[in-house]
Amino acid sequence: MYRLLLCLLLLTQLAHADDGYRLWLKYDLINDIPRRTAYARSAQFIAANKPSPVLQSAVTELQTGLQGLLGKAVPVVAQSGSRTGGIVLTVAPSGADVQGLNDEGYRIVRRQNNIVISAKTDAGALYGAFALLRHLQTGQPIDQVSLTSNPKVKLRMLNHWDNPNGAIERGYAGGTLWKWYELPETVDPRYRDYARANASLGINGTVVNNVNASPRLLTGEYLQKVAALANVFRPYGIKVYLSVYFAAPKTLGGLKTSDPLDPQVRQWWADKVNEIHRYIPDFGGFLVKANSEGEPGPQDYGRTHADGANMLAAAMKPYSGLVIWRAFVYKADPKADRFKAAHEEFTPLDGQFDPKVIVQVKNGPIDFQPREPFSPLFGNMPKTPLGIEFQITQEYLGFATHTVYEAPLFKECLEADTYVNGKGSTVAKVVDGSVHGYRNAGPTQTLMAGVANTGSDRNWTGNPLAQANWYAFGRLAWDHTLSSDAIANEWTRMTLTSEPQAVKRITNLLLKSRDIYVDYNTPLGLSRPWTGVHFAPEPWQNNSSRPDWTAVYYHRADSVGLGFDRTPTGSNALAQYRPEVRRQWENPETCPLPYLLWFHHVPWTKPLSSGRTLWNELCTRFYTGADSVQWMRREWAQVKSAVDPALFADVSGRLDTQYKEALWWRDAWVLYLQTFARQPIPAPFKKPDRTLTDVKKSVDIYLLR
Ligand code: GCV
Repeated sequence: MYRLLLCLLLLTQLAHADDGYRLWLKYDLINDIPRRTAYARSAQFIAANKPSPVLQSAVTELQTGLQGLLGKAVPVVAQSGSRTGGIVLTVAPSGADVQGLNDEGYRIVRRQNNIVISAKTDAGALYGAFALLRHLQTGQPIDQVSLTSNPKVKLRMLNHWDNPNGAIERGYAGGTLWKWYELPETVDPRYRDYARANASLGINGTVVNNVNASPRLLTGEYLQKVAALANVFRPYGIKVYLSVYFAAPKTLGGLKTSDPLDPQVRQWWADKVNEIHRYIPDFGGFLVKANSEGEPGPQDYGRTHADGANMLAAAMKPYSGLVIWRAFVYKADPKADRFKAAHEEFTPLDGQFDPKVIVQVKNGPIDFQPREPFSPLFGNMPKTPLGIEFQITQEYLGFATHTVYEAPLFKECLEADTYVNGKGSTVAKVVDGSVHGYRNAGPTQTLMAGVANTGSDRNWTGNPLAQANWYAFGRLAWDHTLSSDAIANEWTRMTLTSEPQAVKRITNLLLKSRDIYVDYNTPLGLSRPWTGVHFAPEPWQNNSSRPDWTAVYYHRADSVGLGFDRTPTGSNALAQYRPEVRRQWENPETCPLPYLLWFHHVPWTKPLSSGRTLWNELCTRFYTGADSVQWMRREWAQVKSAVDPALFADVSGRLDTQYKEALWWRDAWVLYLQTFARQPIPAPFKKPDRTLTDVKKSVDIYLLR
């Protein structure tokens, strides 16, 4: 008997061994018996008032979730009738239950001893079902449950930079999830789990291929594969979008040109859009990277971005699909400031885009740096719906090795005030349409996109803690007012542990991780979009086909000081911001320290508001940043007994590597900058054990193919 019990215990543990695959949708049995009993009393059946694929997903998810949490099967009935003590899903376009809800919102209330999830659409009901499960997973009381939530942004989307050959550009968690060579005949069950995870956050769109797009995706062969994915995603309220190669009419269609004003080219796209819709009737639309980093675009024919986007919009006219046109552009002009490029190219086009076009703008003006000021495009194109693009994958944030929780980075941008319509015109309010009321420009289309950090690794994101970034992006795309703290806490409880001390520690570690990273990597407004790999420290790099692909272009270290002068004495990029923002940032005394070197060339000996000179402050940040990784390791060690052993070991190993690499970054920067500053490392910090030559050698080796 005793042996049998032991075996059963072991089996239960094995069944729940945490390889990270289940993400935050774990639905483990609730051990707290009074709570489990209370939940079970309220979940004796699930009733749904109409059959539809999306509603069926809601029901199936509730069944799966409740079975796991309560340890028993919950029956599904078509009508609740006079029964009470169950969960009732109701979808109705109007009525008291759905008052104040938008199309995808939900309301959960307790009525006549039932828990009623109401929504105007099936998708709303699906999001409500996930919200209820989240409520239970995080241990909230069920008796007086009352939740109402509306998404603030209409299009909440992942962008996959996945190539047809299976590799992911800037992907650090294995290869692509899409098994192109097996599709459409073989449909990996994982696609459904991907859709479930996204739907649980409210993500309702996915661009399945890289913005550096292969024309292959537009062939009939590949459209069938994409259609197979769309079929899996549809019952989860997720639409499929494609990145397109602007020169496809030439490459695929055999035309002489891809000029957007050429009638044959326009016809080619119209035909292609028709063909796509034969495979995918609810196709979401196109995402386009044009005339950027060597990609073809309308400027190749003397046309504008608006000409290019509007041509695709015209092709899309008979359908509901959209054209999402990226504003990530910069030219190889040695005299130009890359910071200014997108604003310079796009603001003159404001008002010229078709209502079907959304312009997608990266959060910062350069390229997903560990810390960037918000892009000055936000607020400055009042007649054009602007979507925001964040990067979830950690291109500049230490790949999948370094633990960097990104919600504070996303929030910092979303909460930044553009002042475009007076105080309080935050980036979030520009993006959610409330500042400019994008309705005037056409259909209300508001967009938040995140470059995905998923891959074929069993745990989806490589670093198990990086799942929190996918989660945080989705939650903020739904509701940008949620706090980083609340999201981290919620994710930890759903994913790692419910032990209160451990939850507190992990949440705190996550919250501090981004500032720690910035301190040892790019403190005080340094940036590092140099070299191809975006991982190794190489601040000395000064040799490339174009100046803005060198390190020295960005930091501008010299014998006087450090930083890029973007005031009127320099590139004057600050003129692209509203006076309220400009005034604060233009003055080195009032410019916040985190942005200082983005805008000023600061003398090494200048005392900063911290009381230290620039050089001493830099050293302090580099050293304390690296030391703080030791703190992260200690904190993580404290949660050992509260988390799964394999996951614990995995994260521990990554933190060890992170510490090693934080020292690498610190030493590279400090030793290199010291050759300009010509000052000693201030006490109490000790000079690095290695020399600059040693570091350079190690970087050269790292960069060897
Ligand atoms: C998909 C950066 C990245 C590129 C990426 C590009 C973009 O330059 O390094 O890999 O290309 O941004 O966003 O288009």
